Amino acid sequence: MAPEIHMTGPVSLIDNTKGQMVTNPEALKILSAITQPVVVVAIVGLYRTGKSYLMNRLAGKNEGFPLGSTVKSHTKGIWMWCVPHPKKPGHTLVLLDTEGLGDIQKGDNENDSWIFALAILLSSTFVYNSMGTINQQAMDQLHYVTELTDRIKANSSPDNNYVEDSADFVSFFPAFVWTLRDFSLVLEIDGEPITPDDYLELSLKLRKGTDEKSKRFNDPRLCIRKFFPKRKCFIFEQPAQRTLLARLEQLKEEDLSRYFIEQVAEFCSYILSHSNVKTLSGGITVNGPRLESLVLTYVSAISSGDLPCMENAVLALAQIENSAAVEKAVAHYDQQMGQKVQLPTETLQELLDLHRDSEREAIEVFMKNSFKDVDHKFQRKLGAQLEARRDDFCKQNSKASSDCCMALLQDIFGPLEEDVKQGTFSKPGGYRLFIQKRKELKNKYYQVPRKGIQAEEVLKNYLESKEDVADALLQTDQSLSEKEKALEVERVKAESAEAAKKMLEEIQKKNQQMMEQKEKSYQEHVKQLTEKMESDRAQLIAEQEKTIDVKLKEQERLLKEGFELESKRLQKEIQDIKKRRRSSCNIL
Ligand SMILES: Nc1nc2c(ncn2[C@@H]2O[C@H](COP(=O)(O)OP(=O)(O)OP(=O)(O)O)[C@@H](O)[C@H]2O)c(=O)[nH]1
Ligand SMILES: [Mg+2]
Repeated sequence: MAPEIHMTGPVSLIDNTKGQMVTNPEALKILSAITQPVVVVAIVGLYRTGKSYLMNRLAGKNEGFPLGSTVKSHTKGIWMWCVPHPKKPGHTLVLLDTEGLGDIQKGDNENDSWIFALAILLSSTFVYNSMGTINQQAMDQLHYVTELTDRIKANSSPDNNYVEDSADFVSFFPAFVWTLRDFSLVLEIDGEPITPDDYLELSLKLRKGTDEKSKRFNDPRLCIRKFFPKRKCFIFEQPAQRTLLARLEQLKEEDLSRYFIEQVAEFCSYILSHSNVKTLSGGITVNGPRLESLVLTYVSAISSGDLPCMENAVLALAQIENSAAVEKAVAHYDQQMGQKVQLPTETLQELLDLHRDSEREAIEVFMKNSFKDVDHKFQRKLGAQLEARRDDFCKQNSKASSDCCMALLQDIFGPLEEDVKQGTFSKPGGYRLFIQKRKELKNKYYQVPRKGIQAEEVLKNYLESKEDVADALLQTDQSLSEKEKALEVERVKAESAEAAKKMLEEIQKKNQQMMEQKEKSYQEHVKQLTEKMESDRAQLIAEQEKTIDVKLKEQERLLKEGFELESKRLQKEIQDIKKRRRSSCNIL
């Protein structure tokens, strides 16, 4: 078992018993600790139809989600049970058991619609559970599907029309599984056996006609076909004798119908091996914290009277994760620099090279951990932070160099200063001696390695500060004529002008290097951003290809069934997707 915190039992995820939808902090905490990708299976259906029982079987248990044995609806809101995925190591299976729909006593259609919409939004496999056969009543109960376009938004842009919007749904909708309980018909047509899937497809066939009755017949079927291109059906016979049904979970295997046991096993095996990891637009795989964020965003939208919007949920997620990606990238930079840089560096370029390597890696870390960075807001933040750190390193480097050089000067020139004080050079010929000695010491200073970038400046400042000492020695040296003294003053002046020029050149060179580094940083950001945008675009195209493919198949099927109008409508959706792709190509 993975080192994840897995719950021992189900907890309420979203509670609605107090008239408003609220998330349960305990459940959110559990989610926040699941770092593995999650496969989310949700079950929805009329109340009292054995949903909780079936979910317990998916968890491999007889008991878990509490069942009710009376006619009163039992499960409230949405319950969650996280277990290690029995067939996918490294994955967590999140089971969502929902409140039964259509309880007349409760009579709250609004609440039912939200439960239905949330189950769709949060799951990667959506199980619709109903009793008996697929008849018109069962279809009518699926009216929530036809309402989905009024309940969910794919994009946040206000100018989105519904057709376009619903065209986007498909890519991120869960796979659809219809479970039929207490199914008592023989699956046969004209004496030929058919599969439950054939039965489902037959039930989804449209009826010719434009009258109100045909519309009522066709609408839910069209919606299911449109929203859920991936469909599957399972039938279950009555699990046990009528008198035993009320305490099903306590029954022994031998008291259950053999077929029912087989059917449950087949269902569980299919769900566990075919349910995908929950994925969001942009190929973002959902883990516990991401699911937590989705729950929070959707529930908060619903409770504030807005429509839950898939794009907004992804953007909210991006805000959290991109912010963390910046921190992670900066931490990586700090760690790399901490490891590689030894201040002071011999040259500015040496420091800038180390900065550039660490910066490149930091941007890579950011790119790997970020997505949907609208207007490159977080990348800019990262850029600014890395720049500030670079400047800080430069400052520290200067200071370390200055400190080191000053200490070195003290060491090297200290004895000379002492000699001056002692009057060693205050004698005829002393000045020349002093200059000679100073020259030797300067050479000694130059020979010491790793003084850093301030070596020249610190030396120059030191010599300047001692110029009056040298001048006094010159002026008092009686071995020199006035003319010689005047010449020497000129020479010193020229020497210091030369040093100042050299200094200036060095500063200019440093500035130039800094400018070049800034340009290189910018180019690195652009390069990595372009690469990411290209791969994002490839991902988008792949997603769209999948959507188009699915729609094309459905369109062909409609045409074959003789529904030209519906087929044309789908054709238009396909064209719209292609059109939008072209316009998105232009932006890049
Ligand atoms: N007839 C029949 N009864 C079942 C089946 N599965 C479970 N039950 C029984 O039906 C009753 C309700 O089961 P639950 O699993 O609580 O049903 P539910 O759909 O979760 O109910 P709500 O939470 O109220 O919507 C329990 O007594 C179960 O033992 C089934 O396949 N057929
Ligand atoms: Mg239940």
